[in-house]
Amino acid sequence: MSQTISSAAAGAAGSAAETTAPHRYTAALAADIEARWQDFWDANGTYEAPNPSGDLAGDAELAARPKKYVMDMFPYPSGAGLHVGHPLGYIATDVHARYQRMTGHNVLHTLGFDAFGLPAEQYAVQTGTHPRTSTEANMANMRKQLRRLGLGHDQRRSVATIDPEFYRWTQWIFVQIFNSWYDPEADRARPIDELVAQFASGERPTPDGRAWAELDATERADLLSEYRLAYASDAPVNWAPGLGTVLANEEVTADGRSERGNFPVFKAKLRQWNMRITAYADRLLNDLDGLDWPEAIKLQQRNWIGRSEGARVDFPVHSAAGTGGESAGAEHITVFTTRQDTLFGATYMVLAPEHELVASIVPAAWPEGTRDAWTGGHATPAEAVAAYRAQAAAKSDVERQAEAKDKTGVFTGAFATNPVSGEPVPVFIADYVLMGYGTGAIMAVPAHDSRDFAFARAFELPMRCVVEPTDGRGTDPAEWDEAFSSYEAKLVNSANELISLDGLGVAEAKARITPWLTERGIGRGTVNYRLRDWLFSRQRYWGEPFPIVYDEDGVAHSLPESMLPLELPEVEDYSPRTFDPDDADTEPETPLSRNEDWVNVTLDLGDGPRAYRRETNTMPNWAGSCWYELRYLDPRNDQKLVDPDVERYWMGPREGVPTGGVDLYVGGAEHAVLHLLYARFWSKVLFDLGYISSAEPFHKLFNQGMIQAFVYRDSRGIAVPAAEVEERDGAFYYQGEKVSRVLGKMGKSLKNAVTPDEICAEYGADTLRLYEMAMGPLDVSRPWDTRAVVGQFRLIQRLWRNVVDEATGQVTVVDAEPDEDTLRALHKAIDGVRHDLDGLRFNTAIAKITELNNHLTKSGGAVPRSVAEALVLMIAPLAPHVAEELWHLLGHTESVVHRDFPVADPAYVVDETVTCVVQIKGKVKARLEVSPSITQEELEKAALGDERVVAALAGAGVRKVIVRAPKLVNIVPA
Ligand code: ANZ
Repeated sequence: MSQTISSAAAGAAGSAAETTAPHRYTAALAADIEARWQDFWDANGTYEAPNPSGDLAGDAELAARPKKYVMDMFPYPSGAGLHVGHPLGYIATDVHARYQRMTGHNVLHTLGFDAFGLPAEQYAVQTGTHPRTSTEANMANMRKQLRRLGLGHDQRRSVATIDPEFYRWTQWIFVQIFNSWYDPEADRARPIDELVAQFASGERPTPDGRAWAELDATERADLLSEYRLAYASDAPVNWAPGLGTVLANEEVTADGRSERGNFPVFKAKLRQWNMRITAYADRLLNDLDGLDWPEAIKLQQRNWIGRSEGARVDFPVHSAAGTGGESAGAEHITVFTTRQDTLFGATYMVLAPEHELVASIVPAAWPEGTRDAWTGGHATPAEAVAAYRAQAAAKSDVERQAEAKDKTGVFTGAFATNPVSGEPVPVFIADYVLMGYGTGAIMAVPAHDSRDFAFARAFELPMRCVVEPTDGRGTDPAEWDEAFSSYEAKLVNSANELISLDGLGVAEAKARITPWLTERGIGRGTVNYRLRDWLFSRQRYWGEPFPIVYDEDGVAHSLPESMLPLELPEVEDYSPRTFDPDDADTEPETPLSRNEDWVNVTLDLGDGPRAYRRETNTMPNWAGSCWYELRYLDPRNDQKLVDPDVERYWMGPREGVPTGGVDLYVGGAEHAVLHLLYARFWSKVLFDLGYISSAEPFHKLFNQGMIQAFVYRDSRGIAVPAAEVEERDGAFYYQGEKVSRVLGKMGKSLKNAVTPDEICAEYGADTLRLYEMAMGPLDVSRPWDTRAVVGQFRLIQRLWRNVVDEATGQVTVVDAEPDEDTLRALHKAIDGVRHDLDGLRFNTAIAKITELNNHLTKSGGAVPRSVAEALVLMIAPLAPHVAEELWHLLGHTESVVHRDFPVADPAYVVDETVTCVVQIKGKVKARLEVSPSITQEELEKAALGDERVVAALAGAGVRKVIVRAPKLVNIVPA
């Protein structure tokens, strides 16, 4: 059997053509119905959600209803268009939103485009087509595809991040972030002017104690840069000369090359914009608790933020014994540890190779006590260190952290003193210690840390057991095969004249030693985060220009609101300049920098016309998605980002939701951290500055599964067109040759993409919608099967037949009372479907609707009007076009979209019961009312537990119980 659409359809839509019934629901009729109702909705603004005020205020009755804000993660307008996997989430939110409309809510649902990004830029580089031209064409195509699905979006609210009227506000938010600092005492962002006032009044001293007035402009700018929430700094970044651009860590492979193009990536210090997201680490962590998000996503955010409580401990550095003491440059090395309880077990130290102290502690010659294994075969410590540093620089952080690999490193020639044991500890450099985490220096406790253990074994370093093993291996690490790590065990070998940790548990020992270290000034408790500030600039064309100019002194100034938007200028060449891929000493040259007229400007920023140079980086394509949920609310406001009343109405705090946010946000789990963390961060800044009332953007998050598809490969492993594969006796053939089949992603490159357009043409959008929703629970991935789509088409056909005579087109319903059975079936369905649509369980909702519809089909005869209408209303969120049509045929003149969803009568919802007879030795002793679906076990338990039965047995044991659920239980006493 072939996989093609047309052959699958032949069994369904095709057979319709063979019959002569002129009013049958066929693909052609579906197309007609769907086009008509889509036009009707557009013409009537059916999905327009009124705001409580402002220029989108409309229908006052609707605006007075409780609101629901339902949102999708908006798409990038790809040139490939949509395949059937893309709209899964869009259909789901649409069904849910429609259900909310029918249960009395004012529902905001729309969809925009995240339209800056690399593919359009690369296409521009290759073809010379302006990225705007190709992006707009792609958006138009996707809009058409989405409209065909009958999605109930408020089109007035659709935005694209590339619209100057949109990015004007992206730039405006950047300016607000730039002009703010984080006040740890108030625990919120505040305007930078308030910090300047503190410096000016002397309330806050400057670092070198000079008066603010004495600092020149550059010094002031540099000082404020330490505080601003958006700041430029010479940060070490991933520079790929072969691509001409800086990359995010996520874009660098484990072996230090660019994911795109496989070019070498170097750590280079370049001036880049950063966002001080680290200031928000604790709030981003704590506010997760109140969010209705999947636990897995919350966990990923927690891990990404990576809060560790520990201590910083100072180890005094002393001159290398016996060499004349030339290494006295540094006074101490500060380590970060989460296991300060194991301090007595620290027998050596490690600095990251790049650590700035390294140079100052290296002595001229190897000191006494240096083992051969420590020197790497080099004649002097300086040589050894230089060689090792060069080796480490060539590796990525991921490589350096790889757990399994052999530990490498070299002795610096310096010793420090363990501050509690008083013993000298050699100081190494090794690449398993990273510069970017903690202090870039560790105390190594080889007995209790597996990486330190491996290193100590390789370098013949001493180990000291300070946590007593509970697995019987003894306390001599020389006899161990691995480190002993446990939080449940007790401390040993951990005492000096002043403090003893012996006998304490790990937590107690930490609680004891941290204040002890603090009192003596050799340590302090600290919290460390894995989260880094967010590298925010890109050397690209197709992104938002920074609203920043530099004066002659290189001081950055933000543009005033009146100069926004700062539009992207035209350029000749969209590509960043690339260099010899191996030449690390190059620097990026951005496309915008080549437009000298645009770059060099004279502006009056309040102190008369002066010459400035514009920032020529652009923002990363995360920027627009950090705040788009706010712009949907008030897309045409040209005075404000969003009107505060409008924002409060749609997103503000409410009962049970103290931090506010969108009611439902649906998208893929791949956005667990970056997008969702960045958006949360921007929300918090805007909240702190008083622009919005919601401290969180998305209150409830739901991750939809993926639509998978079979991938067929020939003997060379190359994907062949899935639509042309034939199945014979369980094997698969392409052009006569046997091919293999596995489940994978759907996409053009795997030659298995099915487009919604094809399915809509063969069956209609309502069938596609039903099929995608019926495939399985929304959060589970499911395989696409074109042949199965017809099942949902038949459901609509049967529904149609229950209302319309296929021969005459006449409505066949009757104004009669439904019978008892039908009433039960109806109200049970209503009750279940309500719960399911509310809880995003669309597949089970469809099962219940199907069951009711089948009940009507089986009953034969005309369907009572009240049942037919309820059924049409119930299916309306799922299959809105056919529902509108039937509703109209049933004599209603208004759209079904805002009609009330049916309400179940509880009297018909409760399960019927049956009477079960309980006999002892054949004599009836009790009658029980039980559910018809009761299990044998449940029934036996109920019978034996019944007090009449217990009394009749009078303590006699039971020899045998015969159960015939649900009607009979026969007990044979012992
Ligand atoms: C002594 C110790 C003993 C440690 C022990 C662990 C176990 P988390 O929890 O991920 O924050 N560390 C500190 N800075 C480091 C760096 N820059 N590069 C590599 N490793 C570093 O991990 C904190 C632990 O990781 C710290 O606690 C330190 O080793 C190591 F039985 O100190 B520990």
